[in-house]
Amino acid sequence: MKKMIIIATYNEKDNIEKILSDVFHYVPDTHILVIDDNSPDKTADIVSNLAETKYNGQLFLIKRAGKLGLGTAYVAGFNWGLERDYDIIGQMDADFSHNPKYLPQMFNTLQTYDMVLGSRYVDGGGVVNWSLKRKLISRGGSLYAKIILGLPFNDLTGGFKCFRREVLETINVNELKSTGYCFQIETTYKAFLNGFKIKEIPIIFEDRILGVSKMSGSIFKEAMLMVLELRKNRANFIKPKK
Ligand SMILES: Nc1nc2c(ncn2[C@@H]2O[C@H](COP(=O)(O)OP(=O)(O)OP(=O)(O)O)[C@@H](O)[C@H]2O)c(=O)[nH]1
Ligand SMILES: [Mg+2]
Repeated sequence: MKKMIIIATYNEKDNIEKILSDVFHYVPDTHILVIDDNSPDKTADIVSNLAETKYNGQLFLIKRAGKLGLGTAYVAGFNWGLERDYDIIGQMDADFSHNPKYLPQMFNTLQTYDMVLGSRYVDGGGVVNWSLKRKLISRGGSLYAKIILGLPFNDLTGGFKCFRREVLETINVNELKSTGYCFQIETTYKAFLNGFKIKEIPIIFEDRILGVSKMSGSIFKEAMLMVLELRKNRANFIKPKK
């Protein structure tokens, strides 16, 4: 099984080297693709150096012209992985909110499931270092999407997930409409509608210590409306069986 993990970065110079090293520590047989949007702090230079030296043949970099958003970064990464015959494609943040120690379990889960969600809102999962406001927004957002879309999962906005390639092929990643928070809801919804087996496993999510946040209120508003849009177009997302 060929495995890869996509890590999107924007100004992660303080985190990138250690997160790469930790991922390779826990899952040495994986490849990592970093998608950097020309970070002003030169994150990409650190990655390209490591890709040529320490992690030659294991680490890859796509450097885009400017900040094009996390959603399109993942789409670029999914396409890159599908073109290169990876069987398993994962995604995670660079800022240690997604602890790489969960990766072995996530990959194992894909022996019996098609997709795995790192979940803050199942037994054993949780969040540390978040303000009450941020907790409420996140839990409320997931609950809202769960109810509107009829999904049997508790954490729909998390970005720590792994897919078997068939899922990404079926949902057609080039047709994804959302950016920001709803991007995560959309991939899970489309996978679910197409009958893929999805498992939530508990993770403890830790807020970033180094670097700065890039999230904004407009993303949240977009997500609320986009969930309704997804529900309305539901029938179009079910693909004919191959
Ligand atoms: N390539 C790329 N990566 C991005 C972009 N925006 C965010 N990222 C990366 O995506 C991951 C998640 O972004 P974060 O800023 O941590 O978002 P968050 O976790 O919701 O917010 P904080 O942790 O509070 O900052 C991190 O690895 C970021 O560096 C972008 O426009 N392009
Ligand atoms: Mg973060």
